[in-house]
Amino acid sequence: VVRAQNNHHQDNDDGFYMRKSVELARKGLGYTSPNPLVGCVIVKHGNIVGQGFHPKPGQPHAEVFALRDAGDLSENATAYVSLEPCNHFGRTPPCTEALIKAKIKKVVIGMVDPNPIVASKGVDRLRDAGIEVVVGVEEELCKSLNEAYIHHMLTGKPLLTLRYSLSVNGNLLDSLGNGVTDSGGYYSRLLQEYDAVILSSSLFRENLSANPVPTSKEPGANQPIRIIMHKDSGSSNPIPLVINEVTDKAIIFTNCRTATTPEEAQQGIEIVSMDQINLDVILDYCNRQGLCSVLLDVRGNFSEYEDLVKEGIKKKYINKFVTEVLPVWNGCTKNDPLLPLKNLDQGVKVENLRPMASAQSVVIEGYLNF
Ligand code: AOF
Ligand code: ZN
Repeated sequence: VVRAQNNHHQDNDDGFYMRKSVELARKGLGYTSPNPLVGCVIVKHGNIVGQGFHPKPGQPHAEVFALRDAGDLSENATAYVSLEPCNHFGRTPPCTEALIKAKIKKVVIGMVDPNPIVASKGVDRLRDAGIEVVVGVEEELCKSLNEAYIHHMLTGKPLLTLRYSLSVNGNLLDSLGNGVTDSGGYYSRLLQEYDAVILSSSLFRENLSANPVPTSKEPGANQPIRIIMHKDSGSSNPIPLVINEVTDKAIIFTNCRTATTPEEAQQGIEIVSMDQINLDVILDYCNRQGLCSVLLDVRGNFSEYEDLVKEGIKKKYINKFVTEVLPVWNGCTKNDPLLPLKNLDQGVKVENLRPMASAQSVVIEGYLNF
C-alpha cells in the first residue's frame, strides 16, 4: 500500500513537471517549424533547477538549454522533456549524450519522437547508459502541442486546416464585417501557429481599407507565409496592386501568364503561373519549403475557395477545421452550417467537435475522419 501511495504521489509530480515543460515549449510557438515545440525542466530534491525550450531550427534543443541552466545541479537530477530526447546528429548534436554527460539520473518523457531517425532510439540509448526512463507522462497534452509536426512526420504532408466563419443563424459568411476579422483574439492566436495561410487575392482588392493583410496581433508573433491564389478572368491588371501591401513573404499562384513586375520581385513575392490553381501544386510547394502546417483561410467570397475546399475533401487533404460562429448577419447567402464539409462529400464524418468560447464568438474545432 505504501508503495502504491508513493507511486501515486510520484505520478502527480511527474504530471506537474511535464505540464511545466509543455508551458516552456510553447514559448517557441510559431518559430520552430519544421522542428517540434519542446520544453524541458531539470528537477532536483523537488526544486526546478533548470529550464529550457527549443526556440528555432539550428538552435540548441530544449534539453541543452535546461542543462546549461542547471549547471552542476544536473548531477543525479531528473529531466522532464515533452518529447523524447534525440539520439542523432542533425543541425545539433544528440541530446541523449548531453543528458548522459551531465549525469542525469532519470528522464521522464512526454511522448516518443515520431521522427523515424529517433523513434525510441533516444529512449534505448538512455536506458543503455543506466538512466531510468519513464515514457508517456501527459502524453495527450504533449501530442496536442505538436499536432502539425507529428502529422507531417507520419504522412509527409502538411497539416491542412480549413477555417471559415458562420453567422449565428448558421449561414456561411460571404464577407467579413467589422469586428469579425479577429473574434476575441482567437484568429490572431490561430494565425501565429501556422507556417502558411492560403488566401484569395480578392480579399486584398476588396477589403484593403477595412481588413488589411491578415496578421497575428499576438506580441512578437510569427506571421505565416501568405499563399495567395489569384484567379484571373482576363482583366488587364491581373495581379492586384494591393498585393504590395504584403510585406512579409508571399507567393502568388495565378492562372494568368504575367511576368513579375519589378516591384513584386523586389519584395520577394514569388509568382507561379499555372493553368488551373489546385491544392496539389500548392501543397507540393509547401513540402518543398518544409512547411508543416497550412491554414486554408476562407475569408471573403466562399465561391473563390470552393474548388480548393472540394479538392481538399475529395483527396482527403483537409485534416481539421475551425469555424467561428459570429453574431453578424451581413453577407449571408448559404444555408448549411457545415456546408463546406458535408455538402461537398457525403462520406465526411465530422468528429471531436470542440466548442470554445471567446469574447465575440463561439469557436468550434473539429477533425475530418475519412
Ligand atoms: C529534442 N529536443 O528540443 C527538439 C528535438 O536539426 P536538429 O538537430 O535540430 O534536429 C531536429 C530533429 O530533432 C527534429 O526533427 C526532432 O526529431 C528532434 N527535435 N529533439 O530532443 C528538442 N527540437
Ligand atoms: Zn535533441
